[in-house]
Amino acid sequence: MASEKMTEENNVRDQINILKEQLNYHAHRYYLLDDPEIPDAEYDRLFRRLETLEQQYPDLATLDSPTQRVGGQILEHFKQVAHQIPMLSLSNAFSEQEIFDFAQRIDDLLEHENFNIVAEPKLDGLAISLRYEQGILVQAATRGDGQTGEDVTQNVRTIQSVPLKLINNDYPQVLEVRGEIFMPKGGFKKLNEIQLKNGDKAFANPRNAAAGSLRQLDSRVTASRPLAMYCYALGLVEGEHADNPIKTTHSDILQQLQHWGLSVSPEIKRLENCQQCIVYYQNIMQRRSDLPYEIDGVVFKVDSIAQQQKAGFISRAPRWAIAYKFPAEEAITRLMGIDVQVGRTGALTPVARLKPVFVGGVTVTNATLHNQDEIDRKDIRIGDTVIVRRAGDVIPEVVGPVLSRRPENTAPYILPDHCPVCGSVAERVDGEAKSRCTGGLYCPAQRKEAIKHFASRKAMDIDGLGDKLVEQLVEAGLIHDVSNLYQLSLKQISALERMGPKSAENLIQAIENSKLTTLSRFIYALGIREVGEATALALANYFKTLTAIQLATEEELQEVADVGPIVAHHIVTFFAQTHNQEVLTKLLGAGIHWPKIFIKDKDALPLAGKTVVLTGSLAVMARNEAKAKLIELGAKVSSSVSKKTALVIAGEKAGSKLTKAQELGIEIMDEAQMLELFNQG
Ligand code: 9MJ
Repeated sequence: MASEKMTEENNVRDQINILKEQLNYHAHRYYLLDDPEIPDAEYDRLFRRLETLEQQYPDLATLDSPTQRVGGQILEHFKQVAHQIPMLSLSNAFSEQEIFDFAQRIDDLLEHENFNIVAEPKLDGLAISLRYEQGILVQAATRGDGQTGEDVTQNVRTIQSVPLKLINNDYPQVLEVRGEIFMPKGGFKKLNEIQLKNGDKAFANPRNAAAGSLRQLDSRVTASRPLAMYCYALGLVEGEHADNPIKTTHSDILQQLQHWGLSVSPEIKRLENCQQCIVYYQNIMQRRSDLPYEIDGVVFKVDSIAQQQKAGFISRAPRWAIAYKFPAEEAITRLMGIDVQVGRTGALTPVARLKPVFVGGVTVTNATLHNQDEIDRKDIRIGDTVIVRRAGDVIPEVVGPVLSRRPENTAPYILPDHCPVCGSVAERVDGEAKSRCTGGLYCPAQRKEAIKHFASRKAMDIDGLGDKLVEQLVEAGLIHDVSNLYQLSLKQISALERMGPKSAENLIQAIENSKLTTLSRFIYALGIREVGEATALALANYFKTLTAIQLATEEELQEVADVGPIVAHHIVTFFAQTHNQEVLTKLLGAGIHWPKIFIKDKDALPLAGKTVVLTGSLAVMARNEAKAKLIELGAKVSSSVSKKTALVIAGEKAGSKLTKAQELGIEIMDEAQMLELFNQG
C-alpha cells in the first residue's frame, strides 16, 4: 500500500512540475513578451489543474508555484508603486445559475435588504490606478500583483482620454481612480498593419497591444499608440471637497468621476434584479462585435457603497461584485486531418477536421483553412495542436499552431493537384488564391453545388429543395444539370429515400412555381463566376433582356457600374460555352419566364450579327439607353470603326470615326434615323 501511495505521489509531482514549467513558459510569453502562444482559456485551464492538484496534495505545493503569485509580474524597468489600497480582482461566473447564486449570496449577506446592481461591460485591457493630487495627475501605476504595480506615469500621460488635470474645482485633495486602459479595435487593426509594414511582429490581440504599448521605455512610442481609458472604481480618497463629497453609490460615483473630466463607459446601467442582469448580459453579448473595443464579459456590482462594505471581501476579490464572462472565443484542440471541399466554381477549399472542441458557445468540429497560402503562412500541419477561434456568428477559423506542442514527424501540408471528387487536374491560375478542379460540370461536386445555388432562396427560390435532396437527386442520376429539375416527375421524386408523397407533391409544385421569376434572379441563379445578386440586378437593369446580356461584348458589359474586366470576361465565357447555351435553351423551353421581358429569336432581330458604332453626341436619347436598345435589337456595339463595322450612328460633332466610316463606305445614320429604327424595332 505504502509504495503504491508513493508511486501515485511521484506521478502527481511529475504532473505538477510539468504544469509549473508550462505555466512559467506561457506566463513569460504573456507578461514579459506580450506575445502569448496559447489562448487565455487554455492558460486558465492549466492553472486550475495545478491549483486542484496542489489542493489535493498540499505537501506538494511549493512557494515557487505560479499559483502563489496573483496577477501579473512586476517589471524591473519601471519604478515600483505600492498600492495603498490593493487593486482587486473579480470572481468569475460562467452561467446564469452562478449569477442567481451570486444574487442569493448578496441577499443573505445583506440580510434581505433591497439592493441595486450596476452592470458594466468587462473591458479586456489593463487595470490602472491613477493618482490625482490637487487635481493634477501625479502617478499612474499598473495593477501588478494587486499590492505593487509599475510606475507608468510618463506613458499614461500620453493617453488622450486620461485628463492631466481634473476639471470643476470640487475634487478631493487626493483622488485615486481605477479603470482599464485598452486599445480600440480600429486602432489595433491599424497598428498591426503598421507593425507588419515595418517588418515588426503583429500583436496577438488588442489587450497585448495595449500592454506592450504601455510598457514602452520611450513614451513617444506610447504616444503613437491608440490607447484609451474608462474608469470604474475609486482607490484612496483624501480631503474631500465640502461642496462635493464622494457619493454613496457606485453609479453616482461614476457620474461624479465624469463631472471631474474622467471617462466612463457609456454602456453602464443601474439594474434592479437578477433577470435584468441576464438581459443586460445577453444584449451586450449580441452587440459585442459592434462595440469599438474588446470586452470579455460583463461585471455586476452592488450599487450602494455601504452595502458593498457590509458584503466585504474574500481574499483579493470583493463579494459584492462578479464578472460574468462570455464563452471563450479561442480554444486549443488537435488538427486530425484536412478535407478538401469542391465548390460550385471548382474552387478547392481545405477544411480542418478538428477534435471536437467547445469554443464561442458551440462545439466546433470543422474550420475553413481558406487556401494553400493561408496554410503556408500559418504553417499548419496535420497532427498539430491548433488554436481555434469562433467569434460571434463568424465561421470558426484556425488561428495557428502551438509550435511548442508540435509532434515529431509532421510535414507541411500541400493541397492535392487533382480534384478529390472527380480526379480531374486542379489548376491554380496566377494571381488567384485558390486552385480549381478543371472538371467543370463533369465533376459531380461542382454539379451539386451549381444545382444547390440555382435552387437557393435568392436565386430560383425552390422551396423544399435543400442541399441533402440535391445530393440525393444527383446521386440517383435523376439530374445532371439544372434544367433537369423541370423534367422531374412525381413518381421519380416519391421514389427517393425518406420522401413522403406529400413532400414530393410540394416539391413538384415549388419547382413549377419557380418558373415565374425575375431576370435578375435568373441571371444570379445561373451561377456565373463573380456574378452575385447585386451584379445580376445591375445587369438586368442595364440590359433589360437576357438576349442583350448574352450578346454583350466584354467592353459593353463593363459599361455596367458593377462590372469590371474580370467579371465581364467570366460572363462572356459563360455564354460562349455550348453546354451553357444548351442548358439555357432547355430552361427557357421548360417555361421559365419573367414579366416585361420579351425573348426573340436572336437571328431574327433587325440588327442581328451587325457591329454598330455610336459616335458624336446624341441630343434626344441618352447614350447608354441608345446602346442598350441597339443591343436589344441584336447589334454588337463597338467603340472603334473597322471593316467589320456594319453601321455608324453619328450624332452631333462626330469626328474622326465618322470620317473613317465615310472612307470605308459604311452605312451611316443620324440620331433621327436611329430613333426611327428603334420605333420600327
Ligand atoms: C473591467 N475590466 O471592465 C472592474 N472592470 O472592479 C470593470 N473591472 C473591477 N470593473 C473592481 N468594469 C475590480 C475590477
